[in-house]
Amino acid sequence: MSKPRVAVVFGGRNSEHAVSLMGAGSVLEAIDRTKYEVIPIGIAQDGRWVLAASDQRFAIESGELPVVDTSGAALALPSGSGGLVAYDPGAIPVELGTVDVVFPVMHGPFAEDGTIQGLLEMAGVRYVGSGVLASAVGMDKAHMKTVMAAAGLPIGRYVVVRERDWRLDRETVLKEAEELGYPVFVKPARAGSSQGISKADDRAELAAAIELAREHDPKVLIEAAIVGREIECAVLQSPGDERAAASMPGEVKVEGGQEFFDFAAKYYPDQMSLTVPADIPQETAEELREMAVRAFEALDCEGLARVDFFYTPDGKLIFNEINTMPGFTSLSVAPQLWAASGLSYPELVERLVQLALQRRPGLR
Ligand code: G1L
Repeated sequence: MSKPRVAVVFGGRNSEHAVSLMGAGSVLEAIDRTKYEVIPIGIAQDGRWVLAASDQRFAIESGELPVVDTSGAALALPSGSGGLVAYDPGAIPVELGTVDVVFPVMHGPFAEDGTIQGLLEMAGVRYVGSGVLASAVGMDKAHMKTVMAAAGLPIGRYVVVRERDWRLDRETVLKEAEELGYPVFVKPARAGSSQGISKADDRAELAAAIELAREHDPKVLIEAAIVGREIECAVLQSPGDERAAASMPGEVKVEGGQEFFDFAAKYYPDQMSLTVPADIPQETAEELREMAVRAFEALDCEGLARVDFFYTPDGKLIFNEINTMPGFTSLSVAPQLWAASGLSYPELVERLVQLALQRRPGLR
């Protein structure tokens, strides 16, 4: 019997290419090669698809479906059973055979936002992690809040600023935002990794913060500041019919007294500390885990997600955000939370691949 073929797809055309490479490195190291045939596929900064093992440029090609051109590399959808064909552009196509599951380890636009998931759906290829809707809604902080509020999760006060609002009536936008009270945090609605986020203490800073966020996304979110500790929980889909499981909650702190997690704090682990289990009352921990699973289910997540909360000084939990593709090196928060909960990194990777293999492509 031949081994299932797992394609680890990483890289991508965005500023967080390097973050993805680190995650892919961890996955490629942890995945059990006695059980799976592993095919590393890199997407270069310029959009070309590269077979990492041989450093051969290639694309995925289909018999029937239309070709999607990602600047230079032809990327087309395999027909039928999801056979992939790789080729060196201009050379003779190299048959790669059938990939049984894709493990996407990619950041930002085209990755976390449901785009690659949609491509894989169309191709009829199974993949690890959340599907199109959960990925897309999870990426958009405005829609994410709508879903979580509807699911009964406590969320902070916020205002959404759309392109038109800002162009046509800045004054009203600023007034509405000021009703949140200063300071406020201003974020692009759909950018990953804390880019374009800033804090504003007055009207001049607010306008500047909106302009900054708009460089990343025409849709901007303004949030009331919440005083509280940051407690995070990882949720993992269970095999079979059981409910998804929540890890032990952990507390994250930024070293050096920064006010929020900027890009550096998130990706240089020495700038962030994680305490697992978080030093919070037992019943608060139980409530938080229950809320984390509820968030996972509200969004129809699959595989793994990290759910972040604030724990306020008066003992309230407030949902902050859910991440369908959280940091995923062995030292990242979600894997660390699972390790502390008794599931090692290689076990986590194995569980995720198994969940994907058991999934029915198409309707889910
Ligand atoms: F396993 C999942 F859920 F599919 C999964 C996939 C990818 C979880 C987390 C990630 N993370 C990333 O791809 C990364 C861009 C954060 C790099 Cl590690």
